[in-house]
Amino acid sequence: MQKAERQLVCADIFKDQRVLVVGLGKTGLSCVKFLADRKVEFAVMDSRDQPPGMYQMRSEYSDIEVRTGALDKEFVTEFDVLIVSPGIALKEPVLQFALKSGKSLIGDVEICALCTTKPVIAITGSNGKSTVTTLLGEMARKAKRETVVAGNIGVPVLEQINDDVTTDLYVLELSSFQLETTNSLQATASTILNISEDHMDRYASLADYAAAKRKIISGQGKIIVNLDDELVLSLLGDELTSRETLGFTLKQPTANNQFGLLTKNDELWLCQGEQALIPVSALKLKGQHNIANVLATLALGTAIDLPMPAMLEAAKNFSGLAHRTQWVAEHNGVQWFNDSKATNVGAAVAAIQGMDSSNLILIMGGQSKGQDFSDLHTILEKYTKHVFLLGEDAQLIAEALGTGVNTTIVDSLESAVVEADQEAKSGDIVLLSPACASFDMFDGYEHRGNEFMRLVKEVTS
Ligand code: UMA
Ligand code: ADP
Repeated sequence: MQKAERQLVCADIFKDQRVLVVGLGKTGLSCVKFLADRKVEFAVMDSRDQPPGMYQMRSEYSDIEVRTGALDKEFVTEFDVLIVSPGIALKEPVLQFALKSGKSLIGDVEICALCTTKPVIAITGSNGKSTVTTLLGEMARKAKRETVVAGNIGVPVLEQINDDVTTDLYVLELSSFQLETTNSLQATASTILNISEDHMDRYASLADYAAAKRKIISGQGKIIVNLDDELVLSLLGDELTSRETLGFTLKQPTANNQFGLLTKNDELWLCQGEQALIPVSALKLKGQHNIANVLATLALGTAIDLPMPAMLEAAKNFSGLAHRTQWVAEHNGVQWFNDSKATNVGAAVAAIQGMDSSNLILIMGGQSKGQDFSDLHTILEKYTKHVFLLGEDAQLIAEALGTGVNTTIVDSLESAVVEADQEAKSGDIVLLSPACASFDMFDGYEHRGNEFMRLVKEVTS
């Protein structure tokens, strides 16, 4: 179909409303395109002097007004609706002012929820979101469903919405930031994979962060429940009984709507209820956390009636995403792994335990985002020989870990890799699992992971 002939989904969503796009990153740009395609009158504002989307804005939408360098209170008064990017906290004074002045503040996911006519599967959690989202997308495609995978995973939802007519299913990874500005989501199935501390620089408390995540279960769709996570269970509360649920656990299931593990012929198998599905050894993904991820994905797929053979085929073929406990090299009997995506303590703990070795040399640190690192003490004492700490909060982390953990503060990732190489003996594992954001030293977790892999190749070749 020619673009000009295409019937745009939600063609008149902002009829007679003055719209301001707040933020000009990936999300902001996708909103700009969405609005421009629908001939909506709008402007753009970003607090950064040079937002990432500026070049494209100038070259493709030169007639649209863009204010940069600050969030302008006076300017806001000219609009009815603000589409707020996830990277901007609603507690920003200018946004609080807009809310108090009766403006409507929404996010791109809210627009998608209002516009789509197709089933949405919504996935959140502190960790495992991208793994589960990607794997569910693979399963659905294996089952021949025309599937859009989008959201916090790196593809703004509005980039995909124009193909709504041909789409069978949306699989959306949603962050707490995106959920804050989403009120109309009615996912067919949703899950909060787990909850542990993250983004504590943006939320007043863990409860505040969890409350944002809870918005994913709004509506009446099925809920996929992590039966092993006390925080998730208490957060779901009455919904556990009033809504249709499927569960996942690393224990043996006690009901048919639960996915878990059982032992058959001395081997551990993934199962549904009492029904063994595939042996754990058939999966390419490694680590307990990844088994939980696969079980959660099977539960999500079952909730939307994906055929089990297609799901198991996809699960067996899935070797995981880059920067998530990704094997990098073996040199002189030392294995090197890149887990740069571990941007919080919970993720690093999962990766460390997943390695199942007490000969770990760990590289961690960066921006700590207000997390408490003292809980890491016991696990690092148990599993690590040495911990190299880098980045803005290296000293703070060293102090939180206290004595008993062998730590060295280094001034660069390069020093960490070189010193880890000197320290490592045959049989050891060197793991980059930072438990921190990367923006103090890198452009993002991918940049950090790629640098790590480049440096590892240098010292091991
Ligand atoms: N910013 C400003 N001023 C502004 C607007 C943004 O300083 O006016 C800053 C923010 O504080 C943030 C950065 O710019 O540090 C990017 O913010 P953004 O909202 O423009 O981000 P996008 O480029 O639109 O990317 C966002 C998500 N980023 C965030 O939530 C910070 C991406 O998730 C997501 O893939 C993308 O939308 C598409 O949906 C990234 C992320 O780090 C991977 N997410 C967090 C996480 O996973 O922990 C939640
Ligand atoms: P997210 O998208 O939520 O950041 P990813 O699937 O990208 O999650 O995984 C990021 C990191 O989180 C991994 O590198 C691993 O260290 C950790 N992780 C993955 N799945 C889980 C899980 N189910 N529980 C705890 N940690 C996990």
